[in-house]
Amino acid sequence: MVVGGLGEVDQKYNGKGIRVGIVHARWNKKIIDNLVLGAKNKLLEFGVVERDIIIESVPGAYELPLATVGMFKKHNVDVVIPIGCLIKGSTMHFEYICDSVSHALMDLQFKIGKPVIFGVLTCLTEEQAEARAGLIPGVMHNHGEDWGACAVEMVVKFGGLSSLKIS
Ligand code: RBF
Repeated sequence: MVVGGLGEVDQKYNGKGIRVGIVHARWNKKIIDNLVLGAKNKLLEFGVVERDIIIESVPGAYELPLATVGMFKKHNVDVVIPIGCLIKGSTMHFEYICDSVSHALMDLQFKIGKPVIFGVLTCLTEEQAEARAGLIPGVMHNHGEDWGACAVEMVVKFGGLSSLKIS
């Protein structure tokens, strides 16, 4: 049974000419590697050229918001996919990092006027994360693919808003 997520991406867009930044955390590497691969493969499938996909890494998910700003500034990209995987432990770290990172990434979109994709898994167990990275066959697909498709769609539909002043 396949549950959750878009599964088959429901709409297709032409990503040729779009520059995409992927910045990923290094915590939970096996999961991250597959999410990044899924995002990259979907970008290529949608016509984004390999040299227009810029990939950098940071230590953990907490570093993703600032690194996302860095990707826009350093690499002149149209969209950033920050990718991280938070797995609940026995302390309150999980809650604080999930909360601050998700809010910071959302706020950035309004400050920068360019799309930031929410590529952060917030899981209660490692198994949940593996399933969402497509590492457990037949359970779920790789959510990184959805994030790649989402990045292209958001640039095609809502890219180039950065010069608008929103009061
Ligand atoms: N970073 C992640 O990307 N995923 C995690 O599951 C994660 N868990 C953490 C748990 C603890 C107790 C600590 C101290 C850090 C954790 N981090 C995790 C790292 C965090 O995002 C960040 O890189 C560091 O706190 C340095 O700012």
